[in-house]
Amino acid sequence: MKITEEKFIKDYQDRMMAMYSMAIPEASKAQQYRVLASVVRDYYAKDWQQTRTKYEKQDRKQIYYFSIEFLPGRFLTQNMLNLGITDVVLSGLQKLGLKYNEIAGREPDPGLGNGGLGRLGSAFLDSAASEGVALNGNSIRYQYGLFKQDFVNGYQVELPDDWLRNGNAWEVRKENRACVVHFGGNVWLKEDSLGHLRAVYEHTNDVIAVPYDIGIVGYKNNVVNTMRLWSAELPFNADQRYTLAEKQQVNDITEVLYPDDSNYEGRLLRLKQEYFFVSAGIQSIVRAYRKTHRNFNEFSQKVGIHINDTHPAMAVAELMRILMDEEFLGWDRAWNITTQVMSYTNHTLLAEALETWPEDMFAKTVPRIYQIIQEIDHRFRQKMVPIHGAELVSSVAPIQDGQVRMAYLAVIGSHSVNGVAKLHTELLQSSVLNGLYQIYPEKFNNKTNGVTMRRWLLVANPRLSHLLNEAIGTDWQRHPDALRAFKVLTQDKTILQKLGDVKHKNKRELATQIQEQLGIKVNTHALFDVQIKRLHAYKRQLLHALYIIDEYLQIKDGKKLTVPRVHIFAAKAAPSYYYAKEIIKLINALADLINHDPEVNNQLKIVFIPNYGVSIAEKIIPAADVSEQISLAGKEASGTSNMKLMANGAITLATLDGANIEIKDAVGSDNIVTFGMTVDEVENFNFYQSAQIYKTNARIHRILDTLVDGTIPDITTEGRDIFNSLVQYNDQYFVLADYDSYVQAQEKISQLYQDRYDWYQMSAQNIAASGRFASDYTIQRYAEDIWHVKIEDPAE
Ligand code: CBF
Repeated sequence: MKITEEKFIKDYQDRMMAMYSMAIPEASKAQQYRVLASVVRDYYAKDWQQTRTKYEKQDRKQIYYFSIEFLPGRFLTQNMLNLGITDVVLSGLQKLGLKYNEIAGREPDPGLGNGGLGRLGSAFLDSAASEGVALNGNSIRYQYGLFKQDFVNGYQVELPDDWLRNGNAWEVRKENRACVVHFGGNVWLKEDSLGHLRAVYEHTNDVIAVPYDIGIVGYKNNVVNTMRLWSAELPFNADQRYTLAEKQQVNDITEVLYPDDSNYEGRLLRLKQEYFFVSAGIQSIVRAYRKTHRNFNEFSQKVGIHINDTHPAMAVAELMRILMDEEFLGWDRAWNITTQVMSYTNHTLLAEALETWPEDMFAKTVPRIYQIIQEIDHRFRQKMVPIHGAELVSSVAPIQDGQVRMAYLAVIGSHSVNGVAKLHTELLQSSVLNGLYQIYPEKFNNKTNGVTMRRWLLVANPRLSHLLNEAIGTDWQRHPDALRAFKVLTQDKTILQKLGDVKHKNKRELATQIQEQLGIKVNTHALFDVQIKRLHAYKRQLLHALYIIDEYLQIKDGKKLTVPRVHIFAAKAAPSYYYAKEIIKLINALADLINHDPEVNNQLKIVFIPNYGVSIAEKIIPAADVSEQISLAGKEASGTSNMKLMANGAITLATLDGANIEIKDAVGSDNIVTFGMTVDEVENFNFYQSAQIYKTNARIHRILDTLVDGTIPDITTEGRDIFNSLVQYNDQYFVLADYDSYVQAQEKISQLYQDRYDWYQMSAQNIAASGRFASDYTIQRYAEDIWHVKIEDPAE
């Protein structure tokens, strides 16, 4: 459909009248946003329907990406871009006397995800639609996101993230596609009159799963895929039969993302959430397949189910349940189909990689799934013990020592298992999943993560995008590898000058926002040193904070920093993660001290921007000079902010961890600054004594003392706890061990930043080398190697 400016203006006026019976100037900004979203949605409605019918007609293999979280960011600007209507809408709005930025700013960030896991899922949906891959998201429609972060007296405060308060303009409720999910009760198998074994359920708690679909618009290719989110509701006409407490229990299932799991109730709720979206998703997949197929002979050629991290691992048992109990396939056939359909990605080597459930909780909550996993466990042992021995097999069996172990279930039930960066995959094979790697080496493969260049350049950084278009043409927008062409321009002074101007304008824009929001004035000629990611001890925001104390002490000693710096943080800590919250308090206390000290604050500033999410990242990333990727080697599976920052011309300051290693290979060691122990060194570092470092290293001694001697006001408890974690409890994440090498790396950064010509050359090299980290390519690799689907040209 051709959208002209006149058409858009008329559509907008008409829609305003239809929705609100108002003239445009009378409407609030929020109403103006909802009208705009509704008009834009109309522009892809037909493509959405036609994509579905086309897939059906072609009997295309459908892939379903099951993920406990997605982190899409705002849809409006991205959808307009992908539909190719940005210019028309902007000029149309201008004619109507409206300011796009004010309207777009009213869209809430969807509270459907938290970190890299969810963002990767959303990047994949975007790239798949743009590449013409039939990939569908499957998750939960959380009423509330993780939480809205605020700081009170420097402490993290968690406020409800009521993102659905004014509705969600992009979703379509499909109650006609609802299904029933059974929890609890008793279940047994009974032969029916045809001789089929049927599962008989008794006293179950039934919940209705209602899908809400959101269209995922491909980049200028008329493809619109679907992200399906499930909401828990009471069974129809059930009002009288349920007590208020029971109703609340049903609502709780989809109330909030990642409920606190530090107690039994919270864990139970997470288990229910996981089964809820898995069961609803698989029921709807089988139903869709059944519409056009009489039997299951082709199921594995027509359906792929991707288990994103272990949360959806019950998909293995749920598909078995449906195939056996509802479609009456025998165990062997059902198992064959299931393992061909399922694939699994592991996203972390930390303890949470090995999600487990106490057997009794599991058996009570999802009894039929428990029975099926028992049988999987039994057959796995029976087959593998004679080959691999009892010890190895029990170490990786799905049920052991009273626990149901989801990662092992996911590996055993899938045909493909992948890590998310080369190093991570190697470590999975050699450590966390080593037992299963010995048994099934052929299942393991690597798929390094990627990011969508369209969001992180075209949407987030229009200035840089414009420069790239001017310098190398627009091919990179569809084929990000074409960014390579920028490499030959890294010697071109005019281009570098322009690149510097772009960065400086972006920094000015961020500085204005910081001033308005936080009342902190920052020098835009200072180096913007950025660390934005979840707050976790292994990511070592603390290492960065110690370096800031170091800089502070130097200035107090009368020294001048080589270059003035603005240290920018944004990070949420999980509500029950006490230590992470203490680090937030430390950084905020430092900010308070430094930003208010006139002796220091012309050289050094700290800004901790609250409530980190996609929209905030879109403002920070284009303005970053340095990208801090300083996790302890071997702990960060991949990282993706490293890729976004690189594409925006930031220089990476990194340990050799996760995808940093591949970034180094791509950009060359002259264009990245690395430091710290390697994985091997960490593994062989047997006699670490952090207290010794504290005793003997005068610089570190002095820095650590500021945590406990009152130099930093108002951190008595936090300072002591952090000090103890580093000195007394032997510094689990080797912060002190890497400290000197980090300082050297930071000094190198300062030196490099002094010569802006060289700096922007490095910056340009990073941009030019970033194309290979586009999720478009990652999705192509998943499509070909894991899901076995051809990339179709959407025009055909
Ligand atoms: O693979 C995507 C990202 O996932 C995490 O955020 C996760 O939640 N496990 C990892 O921490 C990241 O390293 C990884 O990039």
